Amino acid sequence: MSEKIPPSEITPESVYFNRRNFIKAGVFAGSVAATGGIYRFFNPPPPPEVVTAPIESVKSAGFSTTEPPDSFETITTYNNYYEFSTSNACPARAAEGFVTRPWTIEVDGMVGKPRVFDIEELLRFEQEERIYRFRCVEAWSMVVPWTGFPLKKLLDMVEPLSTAKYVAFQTYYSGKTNHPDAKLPPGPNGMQSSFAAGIDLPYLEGLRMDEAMHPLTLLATGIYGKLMPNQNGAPIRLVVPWKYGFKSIKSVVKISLTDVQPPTTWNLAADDEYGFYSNVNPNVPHPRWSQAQERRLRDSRMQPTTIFNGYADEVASMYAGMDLVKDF
Ligand SMILES: Nc1nc2c(c(=O)[nH]1)N[C@H]1C(S)=C(S)[C@@H](COP(=O)(O)O)O[C@H]1N2
Ligand SMILES: [Mo]
Repeated sequence: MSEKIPPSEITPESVYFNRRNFIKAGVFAGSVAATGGIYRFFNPPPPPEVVTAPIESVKSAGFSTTEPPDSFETITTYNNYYEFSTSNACPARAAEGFVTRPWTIEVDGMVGKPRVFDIEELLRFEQEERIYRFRCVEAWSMVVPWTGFPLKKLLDMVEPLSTAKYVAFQTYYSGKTNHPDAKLPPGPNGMQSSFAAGIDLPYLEGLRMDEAMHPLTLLATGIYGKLMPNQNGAPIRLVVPWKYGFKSIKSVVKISLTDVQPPTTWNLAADDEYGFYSNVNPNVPHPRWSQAQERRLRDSRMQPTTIFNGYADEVASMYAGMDLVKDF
């Protein structure tokens, strides 16, 4: 499906940031009087290189859909990222100043070898392209060419104990969590208060162990072979293509293995509307709207929603014997 993308075509994030600072700096460049200042402005010292590994067209290419992906513009301008904004149009701007270096993911809990992974190490893992359908619980959908690696790869490295039954995930958070703080300006990185977001933060998610180890479950580090844009969950986010989009937690900083079902943000917010499993299911309506159809972002066409978002052949067996209406 995917061709090998040469590393040269992958924008190092440092370059990207520099370009942005360059544009920002341009606004007041006229007031920079000193020649030396202008020289340094146009000839900044070379940034440290941060480049993702070349994307292999791998064994797992069979997991990619043949449906055409949505444009980079669509994928990066219509988002859900409540830490920055509750409006779909806003995260692209609101997350502009989000600083994602340095970055680590701490993996702990019921594992033999708990450890902290640095993002630079994760970016050196072999990166694959996976073109997945993506279905939000709000009934819009798109097709995204993610790049990343199976979550299983990271979990295997920490050696899960046989007693571990679930995996809990946590997003980075630097906003103000208490209601009395709601009137304060956004916290570092522009994240808004939990009160303004209307959900408890930091954002939490969880998967059952078999779901987490499933070959479709991805830790994504990019889109279209470019490092993950801030609004899409830089520098690394989960992608679980057969579940509603809110399970695909962004900007992950902590992963814990546990033997109890972990709390999840949207389930805590409204447990009658958002279950732990949240598998895409046209037969189980949201209490306030039908899930039988979805609106494709690319052309606003309505189309039928498919069970497990079209990934039933790969994942349905994990739910054999379960009542998917009760365990929604
Ligand atoms: N931390 C965090 N992760 C999140 C969200 C969020 O608000 N915060 N929104 C979720 C929802 S509802 C969806 S549909 C997807 C949207 O991903 P996208 O913006 O890359 O399309 O991210 C999910 N992950
Ligand atoms: Mo969503």
